[in-house]
Amino acid sequence: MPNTGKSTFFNRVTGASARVGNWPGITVDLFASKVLLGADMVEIVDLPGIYDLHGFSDDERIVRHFLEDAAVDLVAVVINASQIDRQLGLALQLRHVGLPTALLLNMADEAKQRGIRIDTGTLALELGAPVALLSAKHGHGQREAMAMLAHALSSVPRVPIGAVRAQLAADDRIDVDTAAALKAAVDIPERMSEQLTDRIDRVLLHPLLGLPLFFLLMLLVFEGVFALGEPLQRALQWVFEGVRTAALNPLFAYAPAMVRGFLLDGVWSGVVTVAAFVPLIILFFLFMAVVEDSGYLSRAAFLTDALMAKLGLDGRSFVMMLMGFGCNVPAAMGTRIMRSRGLRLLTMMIIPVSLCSARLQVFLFLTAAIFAPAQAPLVIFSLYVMSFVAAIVTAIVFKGRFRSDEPFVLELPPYRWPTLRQIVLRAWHEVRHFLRRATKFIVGGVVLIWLLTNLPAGAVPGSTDTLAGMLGRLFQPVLAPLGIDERLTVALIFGFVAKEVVIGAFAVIFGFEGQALASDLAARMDWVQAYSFMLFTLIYTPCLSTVAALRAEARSSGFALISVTWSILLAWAVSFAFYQLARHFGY
Ligand SMILES: Nc1nc2c(ncn2[C@@H]2O[C@H](COP(=O)(O)OP(=O)(O)OP(=O)(O)O)[C@@H](O)[C@H]2O)c(=O)[nH]1
Ligand SMILES: [Mg+2]
Repeated sequence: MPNTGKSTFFNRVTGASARVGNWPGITVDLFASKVLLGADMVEIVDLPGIYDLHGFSDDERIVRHFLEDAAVDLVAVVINASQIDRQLGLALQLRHVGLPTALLLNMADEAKQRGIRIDTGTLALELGAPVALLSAKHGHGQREAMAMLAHALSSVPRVPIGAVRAQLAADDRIDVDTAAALKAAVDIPERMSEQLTDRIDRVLLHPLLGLPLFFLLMLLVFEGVFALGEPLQRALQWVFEGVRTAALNPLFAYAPAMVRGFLLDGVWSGVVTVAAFVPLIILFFLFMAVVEDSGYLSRAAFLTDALMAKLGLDGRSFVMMLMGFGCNVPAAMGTRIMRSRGLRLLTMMIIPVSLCSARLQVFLFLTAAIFAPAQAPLVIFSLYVMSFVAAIVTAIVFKGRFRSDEPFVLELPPYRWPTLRQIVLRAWHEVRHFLRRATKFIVGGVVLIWLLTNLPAGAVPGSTDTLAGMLGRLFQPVLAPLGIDERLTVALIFGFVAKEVVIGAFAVIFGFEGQALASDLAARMDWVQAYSFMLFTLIYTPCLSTVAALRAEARSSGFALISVTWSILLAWAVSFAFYQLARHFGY
């Protein structure tokens, strides 16, 4: 079942870092990892959660195909022990189709809190499958669960490929059997005690206060990120500058000017200017991890569901947008939990305008350079609001084209304290993401930009005679009305590949890094130009990876093309309107 702690368990036993969150539908793809279990090397696969075997959404299909085609030796069915009465049926369903199963009753801690008592021995007899009770998040009962799995694995008969498919239909006895097993082995208190969750929800889901509280909370997150992150970022910049003056400059003092320029002003400047923002990004995601893992994200879906329905979307689309704050690619993949194709496509239309961490870097940099410190969190917040506005406009424009009539019942998970372990895993996830993108795009991007801004030989680096200058001039007729000059144009062109490249590109194009770059930019552009540039960066195509993900998920190149064209047009229109109006009113 979704949100039962499969990935948490998987991470614990394999040491992997599959994404975990308090929201059904976090995992949408297969993750595999090998571990030693007893005396055997086994491959464990983390699957997306499903409600039943006959579902029609893409992730349910993935699970069904996997079970049919992969000849698994054992299916470890993870269910939430505190909801055993509603979830046991799925375990029986799997058992009835002839799959070798073992049952992991996770969230033993929550079940205990609610006074639910489960006799695992009796339950195992009733089900005809081994049962273990555990709490994957806290690691309780994990050793026993692994021993149980090892034992089950050595004693079950192997299932030949194809045997499952034939039997998928036969499940009429399941309700009867579930009731019998529950009666024999499980004791659920008649009236659950007054839950803390209900009490918190009475405030946070208040019909009038709910949404304002949500925005207030997000604003607090930004204030917090800035308050803690700015000093960190400055410290890191200071270290990078120190390394350069103390070590790199002397080291390359006698190297040919071209080599020195390439390595120091190209690669080094570009990469460290971007890297200085990593602490801020990590902080942002630590805060978001708390919001997400606490269960508040599902409440956000609930609060916005009515508004989203008017736009032809639902609460899940909103959550996918929030996930897009991290990276648009997994958000696009996350739409697999939706059954209706229309709804999926419409959600995928709005995801690319969601303000991802790479854009956040650009905004943090420009905001710090151009605006006063007190204004910075507000400017960033306004860009998040603009991200939603762009999504709403997009949905209104496309909702006639992509229709959905899928009914949607939202399940609110209980609030949970995030554990340190999960927060650290999440931070590590972000750092790894950055490093991967850095090696893939940033280094390549800054090298290419350095070449463009220094060739042809003889041209003054960074001047309008270079290749970059010519490229910038080519687009001037379109971008000048937005207040975007030739040099910024080059950064935007590279930003099409990946937004991580943009500030690295600034460093190379303007020939400064860190603080010096910020002051140089402040002298070159006013706030209207900077904001117009940020609006364009926010709305136009996020990166090539997102385009590829959209194409793959929609299984349509036409769709990807529409998305790219639309986002560029919208970006242009919004920046144009802003820039011209601001200038008109004398700013
Ligand atoms: N209280 C408690 N919470 C847990 C336990 N195990 C996992 N969780 C929490 O349950 C939530 C869901 O965990 P995941 O591991 O993402 O669940 P999943 O089954 O992989 O979910 P999907 O991938 O969406 O199907 C997270 O907030 C976890 O922190 C547990 O033993 N006790
Ligand atoms: Mg998962």
